[in-house]
Amino acid sequence: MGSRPCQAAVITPPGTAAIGGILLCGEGARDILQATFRTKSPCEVRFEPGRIFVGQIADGGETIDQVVIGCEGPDRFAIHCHGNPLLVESLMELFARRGAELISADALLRSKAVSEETTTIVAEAKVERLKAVTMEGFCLISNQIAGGLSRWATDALDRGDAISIPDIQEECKQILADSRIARRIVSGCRAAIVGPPNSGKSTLFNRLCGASKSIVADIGGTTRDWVSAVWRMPSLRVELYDTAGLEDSLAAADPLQAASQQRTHEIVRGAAVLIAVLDGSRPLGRFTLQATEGQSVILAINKSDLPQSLNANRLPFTCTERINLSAQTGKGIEELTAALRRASGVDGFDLSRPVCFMDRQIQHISQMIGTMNANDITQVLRQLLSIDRNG
Ligand SMILES: Nc1nc2c(ncn2[C@@H]2O[C@H](COP(=O)(O)OP(=O)(O)OP(=O)(O)O)[C@@H](O)[C@H]2O)c(=O)[nH]1
Ligand SMILES: [Mg+2]
Repeated sequence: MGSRPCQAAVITPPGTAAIGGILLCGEGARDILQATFRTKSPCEVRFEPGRIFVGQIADGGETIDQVVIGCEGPDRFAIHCHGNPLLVESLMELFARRGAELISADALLRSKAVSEETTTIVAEAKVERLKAVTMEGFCLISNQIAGGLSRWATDALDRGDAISIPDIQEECKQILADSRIARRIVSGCRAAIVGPPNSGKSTLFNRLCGASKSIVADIGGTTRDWVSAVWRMPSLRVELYDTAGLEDSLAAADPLQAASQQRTHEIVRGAAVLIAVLDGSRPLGRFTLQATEGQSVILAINKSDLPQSLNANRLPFTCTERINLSAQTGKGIEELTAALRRASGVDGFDLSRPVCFMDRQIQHISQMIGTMNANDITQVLRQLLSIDRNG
């Protein structure tokens, strides 16, 4: 620990906030603070682990900011200053001039975890869980520390000679499938609202995000550029997109419409789930939808408050789920939420299952599916668990 270089990282998100946080650690961190930090007391500050200090950090005679310093270890300090990014920047610049290497919070936490933990998966989990966008995502990654992927890999290694290659490979395939769902729970998923013009996409979008972000009008082609917002539900943070209505005749008549529809196609390609909104009160025109592999399509037949004349049994695309709703009255929105949870796979997902939450882990698991040699599998299992202190 003592030979770790002195490093500093900003641990609070970019932008203005009430508090800014800097982690300063490694050999020399204490000397930097000893030279720059002053309290009101005339006595010299004695940085002892577990103690908190209030005072000022100065560059020469010039005070930069009033700070609170938590001494977390012999060479490890959490410095809390005011949140103006200029102050945070000035402190970082001062630390750099006094010999600290400036690195990202991610890199600092990772190197700390690697130096303290016994397996890579544990070190990775302790860093990655901080980035989870849902509480369930945080739990899912935490569960990989004592159980989940760590336990699966350890148990597989313990099987030693009794290791069955087909069994291990089946388990690896299941882990990869579960990891795709885990990624959505941890990092969120994208859903695009698509459909013909005037079907009620923007009305639905506004209702789901709880704000009047998109313009609604009874004129086909109202939405030109896509609009996005966050839609939260248990286990899922959905990045929701409202898009321009897709209709060839509109695109042919107007270059702006053609450009809007081009953007819709781009958004459609990047979404995990498509919510296809059709107007249930009218026959379907020439609208069609092409989902790519792995994309789920939820058919939302809108305007259920009006007399229905859409023949939903003869549609030119297939869907995973189908619901009736009225974006205007809100009827059917709960069903849509449930359908989205099912379509994204997060509904009822067991958070203690072994899953990968890093590309490195996915590579190792994929490697095992591709080999028929028990020694190679053992080797890869060791790599999956072992610490690479240079990595
Ligand atoms: N009766 C009824 N009208 C609705 C419903 N949803 C939307 N509308 C109306 O349908 C019209 C079009 O709604 P929008 O949300 O702008 O439709 P859109 O699909 O975004 O239209 P474009 O952006 O032009 O593609 C508006 O007059 C809405 O008030 C609904 O559930 N019931
Ligand atoms: Mg619209």
